[in-house]
Amino acid sequence: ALTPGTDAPTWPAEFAERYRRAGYWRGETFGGVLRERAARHPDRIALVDPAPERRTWTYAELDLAADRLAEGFRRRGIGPGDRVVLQLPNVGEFIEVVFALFRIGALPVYALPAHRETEIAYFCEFTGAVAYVIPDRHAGFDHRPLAAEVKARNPGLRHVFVVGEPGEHTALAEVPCEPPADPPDGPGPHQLAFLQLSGGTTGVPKLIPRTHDDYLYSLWGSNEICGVDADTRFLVVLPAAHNFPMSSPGWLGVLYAGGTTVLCPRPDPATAFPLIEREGITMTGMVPPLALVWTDSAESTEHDLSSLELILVGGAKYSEAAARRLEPALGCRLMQVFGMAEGLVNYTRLDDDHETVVTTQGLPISPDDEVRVVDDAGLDVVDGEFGHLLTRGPYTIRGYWRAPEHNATAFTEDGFYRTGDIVRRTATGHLVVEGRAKDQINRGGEKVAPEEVENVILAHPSVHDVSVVAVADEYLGERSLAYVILREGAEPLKAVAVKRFVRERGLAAYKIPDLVEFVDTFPQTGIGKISKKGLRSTAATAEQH
Ligand code: J2J
Repeated sequence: ALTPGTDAPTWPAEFAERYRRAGYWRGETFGGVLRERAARHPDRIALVDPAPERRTWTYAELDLAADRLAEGFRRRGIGPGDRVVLQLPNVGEFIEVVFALFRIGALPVYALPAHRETEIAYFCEFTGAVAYVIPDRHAGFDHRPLAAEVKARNPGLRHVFVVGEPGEHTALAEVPCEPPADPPDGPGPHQLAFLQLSGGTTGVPKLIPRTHDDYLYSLWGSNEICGVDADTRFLVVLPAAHNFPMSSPGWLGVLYAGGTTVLCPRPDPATAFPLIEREGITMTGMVPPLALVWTDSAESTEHDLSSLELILVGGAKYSEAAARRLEPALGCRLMQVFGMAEGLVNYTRLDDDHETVVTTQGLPISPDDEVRVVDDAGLDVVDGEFGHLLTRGPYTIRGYWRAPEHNATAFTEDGFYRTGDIVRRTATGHLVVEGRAKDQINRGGEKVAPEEVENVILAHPSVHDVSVVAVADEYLGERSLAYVILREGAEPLKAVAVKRFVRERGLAAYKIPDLVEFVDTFPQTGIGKISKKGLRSTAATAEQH
């Protein structure tokens, strides 16, 4: 059953009670935490946005910026519970907007900079968003015409706020105004703070409802494990909207600890290494392909990276060979992290021996993270054996937002989340990720749901059927391959035409199939995928009866 006011199942009362009593849920809120830190150390630097010219925010300045922006949003009619689709790259305004929305009790919906019309239109419609926040241009793309189109088709979307030149929309810079004498912190700790995107296995991405209480626990729990404190200088190299750089321990964890977050505009060493040197960066996190690039570049860099103490690597499987090279090349510690936006996050520990750090994906944050490794029949396997990872705990959701049908299969009856990951548990309790049972492609940490891409390709008039699968890739770990069966008598297609079709339909670039092959029948694939078209016609027949 849906819990009123949250549109999603939440923790049963006895669990909530237990998590509060154990001290995991501290009854804090994001709005309140920033207020408290700003009072305690107003002049400390919270945030640095180094490009194009260096801007900094002290804790007091960030606090005031959030209040001023919150008041401006409020005057434009944005209120508690309203959804706001937020699509910004790594710029200071991202952090300001997030805290402003927290203070109102409005829910940010975290879109990625790479998302395009199909995804954005869906987020706006499905969430009933009242506002959409964009950059003017980013990475060669003008977001304003896209916003105009989405808004024209969606009368509920009342505002488009633009960082930079607004065009026909509203400049975000015009929104802030004088806050009331006693500005509110926002809603209660048990309420929703935001909607995060799932990696997805279905035709459209699922939304993940996270509360202040549960997400804050994952932050301070991560801080303790990673050694984050007020002296931490954290570089956000992945897009700030991803769950990993946001919370493991991420820019939110660092702000919680009173440290400094530095936003990296691009993840390449040519951009990041000079910043590490100039800003005295101590910690960062990244996906395995990027860690490889950094490792290679560090071996010959002229930049002084000696301030680096810890690099977290996760989001996809990090090969042992690559993991062994990181510490000597970068001159800092490695920590592997295996997490998911739905909740559960595992880290290797600072006092783990080197072998454990390079061969496992770590231990859960919390003593109350319940982890089960089960066979196909749902029975627990013994340690050392492979199985499906199921989990429940103080920061793992009990259901997706407005998705009761999907929840019925994505969660067990007693509330365990079926992660879709195949893992093995070692004698020390460390998890090793061995594979995946879910229909998803992990493209170097970026998750692609084959069904979403298949549905787009199926709309092509020459296409009879399509199956998108993962193929091994030396650099990314996995790439996507679309097997396409053409309609009888259809004009022959080129691979590039299929890719262009997906791009023109407005899907994020990382979802465009890397490879396209034309076939007469689908080859048998490892995970036994079945034709989407076949599935659809079965479903249609079932509906008729
Ligand atoms: C293998 N697979 C991994 C790893 C995630 C921290 C870190 C990562 C994410 C994340 C996150 C993996 N080895 N080290 O949210 O807070 C795959 C698994 C998992 C899925 C989750 C965080 N680390 N994975 O990657 O929601 O398949 O979160 O279920 O994007 O990524 O993806 P996502």
